[in-house]
Amino acid sequence: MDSYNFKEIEAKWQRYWDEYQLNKTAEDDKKPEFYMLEMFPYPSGNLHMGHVRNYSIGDVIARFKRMNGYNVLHPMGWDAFGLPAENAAIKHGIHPSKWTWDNINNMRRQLRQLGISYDWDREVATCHPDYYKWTEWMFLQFYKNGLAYRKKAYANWCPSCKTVLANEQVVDGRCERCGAEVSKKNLEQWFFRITKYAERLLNDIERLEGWPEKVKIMQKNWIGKSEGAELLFKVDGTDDVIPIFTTRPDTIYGVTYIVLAPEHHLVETLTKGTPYEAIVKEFIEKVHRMSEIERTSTETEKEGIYIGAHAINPVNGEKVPIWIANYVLLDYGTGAVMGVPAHDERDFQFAKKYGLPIKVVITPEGETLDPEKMDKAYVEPGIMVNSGEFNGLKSQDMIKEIIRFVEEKGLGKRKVNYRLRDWLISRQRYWGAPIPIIYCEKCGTVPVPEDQLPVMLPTDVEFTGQGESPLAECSSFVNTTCPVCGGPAKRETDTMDTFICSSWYFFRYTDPHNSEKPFAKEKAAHWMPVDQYVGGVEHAILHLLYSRFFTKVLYDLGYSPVDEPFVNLLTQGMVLKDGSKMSKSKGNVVSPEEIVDKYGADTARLFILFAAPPERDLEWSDQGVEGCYRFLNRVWRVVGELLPLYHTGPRVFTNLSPADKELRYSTNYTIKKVTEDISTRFNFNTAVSAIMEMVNALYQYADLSDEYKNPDVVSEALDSLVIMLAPFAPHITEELWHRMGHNESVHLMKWPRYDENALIRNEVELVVQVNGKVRDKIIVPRDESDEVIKKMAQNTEKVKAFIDGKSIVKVIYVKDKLVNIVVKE
Ligand code: ANZ
Ligand code: ZN
Repeated sequence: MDSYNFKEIEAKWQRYWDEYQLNKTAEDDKKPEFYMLEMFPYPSGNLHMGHVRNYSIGDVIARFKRMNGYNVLHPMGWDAFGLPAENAAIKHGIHPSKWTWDNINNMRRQLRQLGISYDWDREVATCHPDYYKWTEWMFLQFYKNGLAYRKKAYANWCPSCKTVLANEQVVDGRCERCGAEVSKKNLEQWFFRITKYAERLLNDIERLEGWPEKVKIMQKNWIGKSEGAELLFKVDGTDDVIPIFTTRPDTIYGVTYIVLAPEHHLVETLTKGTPYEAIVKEFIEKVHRMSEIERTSTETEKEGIYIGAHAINPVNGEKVPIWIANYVLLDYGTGAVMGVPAHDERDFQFAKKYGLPIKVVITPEGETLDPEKMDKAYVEPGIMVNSGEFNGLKSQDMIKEIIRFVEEKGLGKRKVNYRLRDWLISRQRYWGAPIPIIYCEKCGTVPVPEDQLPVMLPTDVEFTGQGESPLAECSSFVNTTCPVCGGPAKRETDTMDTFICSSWYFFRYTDPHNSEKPFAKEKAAHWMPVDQYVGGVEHAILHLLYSRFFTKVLYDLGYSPVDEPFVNLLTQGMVLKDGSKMSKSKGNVVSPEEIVDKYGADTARLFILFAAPPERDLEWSDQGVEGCYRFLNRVWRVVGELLPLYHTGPRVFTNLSPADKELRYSTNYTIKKVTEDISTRFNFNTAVSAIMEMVNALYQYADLSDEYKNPDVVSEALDSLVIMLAPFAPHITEELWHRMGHNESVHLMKWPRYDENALIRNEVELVVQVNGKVRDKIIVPRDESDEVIKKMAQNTEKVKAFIDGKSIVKVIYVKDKLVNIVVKE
C-alpha cells in the first residue's frame, strides 16, 4: 500500500463529510437523543491546545454515542461579545465587528481542520443581531417579571481617561492603559435578581449527580448560605437603627464596638457637621482605592476609624462606639458588624490594634479566660459567662435562646444570609448586547416593545477609550422617541455582561434559525437538558451558575421544559508545557495549527486524548506526539498488509488454530475494554492504549505465513480496529474503511460488540526449552497441573530427540510461558 498521506486524506474526507452532510442533525423520534456540548469559545483569534482538548473530548463522546445508536446533537458557536474586540478597536482602529468576524472565520477554519463532527448549520454567534435580538428579549422577560432592576452601584473610574474600567482593566489599583490611580464612580446600573433564586440554586445542586464534587462545592460556597440573626442596634441620641447580621448571636453580650462599611448610608448622616466629617471622608477615599479582594484578603491590614457616635446593645443597653473599617463590605449582610474581639480572630486583632476592650462571654467548660492574657480569640463553643440571665448555658443552646429572646422583644430576628449578590449586568461598553430600555421624561423607564427588537448596535461609533462609553457618545443612538408617548427620549447606553449571552446559548442550538422566538419549547424539550457538557474548570462558578439561573427563570416563565440545563459535567484539565500552563505570557505555547500541519489532525487528537485522563492536567510532549504519529503509521501498514485477506461476508469461527484464537481473544478483549473505558469513565487514554496493544497482536498475527491466516478472524479484527479508532482518529479510519471495500462512512457504523466465547482462553501455548534452547511449542489446558504439564513437555517428538538417553537434572515450569528441561550427558 502507499504511505500514509494525512494531508490528502484529511482534506478529502472533510470535503466528503460536508458534501454528504454527515454531521447534520434533525429531531428523530426513532432514536434516543443525546445532546453533547462543549463550552463555546471566545473568538480571540486562534485555537489553542486547551480548545483542541475540549473539542476532541467532546467529539469522541459524540461519535461514540452515534455509533451506539443515539441521535446526537453536537453544535458549535461563538461567545463573541466582549472587551478584547473593543481594545483592538482602540489600539489598532479595527472595528470590533470586523475584528470579531475575522477571528471567527479563522477559528472555524481551524476547527474544521480538526475534523470535529459539528452540525455547522446550527452555528450561533452571540454578536449576530439574530442572536442578540433574543438576548435583549431575555432581558425584557426578566424586567417584566421583576427580575431586572436598576440601582446605584460603584464602577471603576479612570479620572485621566475619563472612562469606566472593567475589573480586568484595573491592575494593582491603576488604569491598565494610562497608569493613573483608579477611583470609584457611583452610577445607576442594571441588576438581575439572582438572589431570589439563591435557595433553589443551592438545593438543586443535590440533583446534579453527574457533576464533579469539587464543582458542586465551589457553587455551594459561592452561594454561601449562613444562618444566624439580624440584631437591631439603636444609635445613641437619634432614631436611627442599625440592623446587624451575625452568625454568632450567642456572643451578643461580648460586643464592645460596632463597625459600619465606609459606604453605609448612616456614615454621612452621623458625621455631617461634626469634627469627624473631614477625617472620615479622607478615610473613605483611601478605602475606595482598594479592590474588594484586597479589602477582604486576610493579608490586608485591617484599618478603621471611630466616627464619633455610639450604638446601644439591644440586650443589655450598653453603649459601644461606632467605627468604620476597610474590611466591612457594604453589600454583605447589612453592611454592619458587631465587634466581638474575645471570640472572633479578626475582631481580636482589630481591638488590639486600636485599644478597644475585650469582653469574654464564652469559656471552655470548667475554665476561665482572662482577656488580658489572651493572645488570640477563643472561637470554640463553650459555656456562657458575663451574659446576664443566660450565664451557664452551653453556647450552642444560647444561639436558640437568644434568638427567641430578641424575637419576643422585637430586638431582632432569625436570619438567613447569602454571600451571593444580585448580578450586576450593566457594562459601560460598546461591544455587547444593548439593554433594550428607553428613558422618557414623561413616561419614565420604558421597555422597548418586543416587536421593535433588536435594538441594533450602531456602526458609526468612535473608539477613543475616553468618555463614559462609546454608545453614550453616539447621539444618533442615544436620542430616540418614546414608544409610549412618542416624545423625545433617550436610550440606555449600557450593554449587557457577556455572561448573559452565554447563559442561554444551549437553548438556541436546539432551534437556531427560529425568527419568531428564541427557541421553540418542543425543540428544546426534544434535546434538553444537555446530556454531557465539557469545559474548563475556570467556568465552574459564574458561567454554570448563571446558566442554571437562566434555565430556572425560563422554566418558571414557561419557556423552558427543564429547570436544570446540564445533567453531566466534565471539567477537563489544563494543557501544560514544561510543568506550567501553556500561555502567551510564558512563551511556551505550541500552536495546534503547527501540529496539524506537521502530523495531521488525527495525530493531534489522538495524542491529546492518549496523554492523560480528561480531568487531569496534560503535559505536552513532542515525543508523545511523535509516538502517536508512528502508531497511526503502524495501523496504516498492518491494515494494508492484511487487506488481501479481508472480506465483508459472514464469519465462521470453527477449527481455529491457537494463533487464531489469540487474535480473536485480543480483538474481543479490546472491544470490551475500550467500550467500558469510554462509557463508564471517559478513560480515553486507557482505551487508546488497549487499541495499541491490539495492533501489536495484529502484527504478530501478520507475521505468520499466509496459509496459517484465517480470513474470518482477520476480517473481524480489522472491522473492530478501524471502527473503534474512528472516534479518535476520524480521517485515517475513514480512508482505511473505504479501502476495505465499504461505500458507507465508518462513522455511520455500529459500535462493535464483543463475543464472550472469544474471551474464554482455556488453552495456552508454552515454549519448551532444552538446556535453555527453544526446541518446541506445546498447547496445554490452562488449568492443568504443573506435574502433567512437565510430563507433556518431555513427550513431544522434537523434544524427545534432544533428551533421549540423557539424564534429566530438573524441569522448570514458568506458568503460562515455558518449560525448560535441564539435562546432563
Ligand atoms: C459577630 C461575630 C462574633 C461574628 C463572632 C463572627 C464571630 P459568614 O459565616 O461568612 O456569613 N460580617 C457580617 N457582615 C459583614 C460585612 N458586611 N463585612 C464583613 N464582615 C461581616 O460570616 C458572618 C459573620 O461575618 C458575621 O458574624 C459578622 O461577624 C461578619 F464570634 O458577627 B459575626
Ligand atoms: Zn414617554
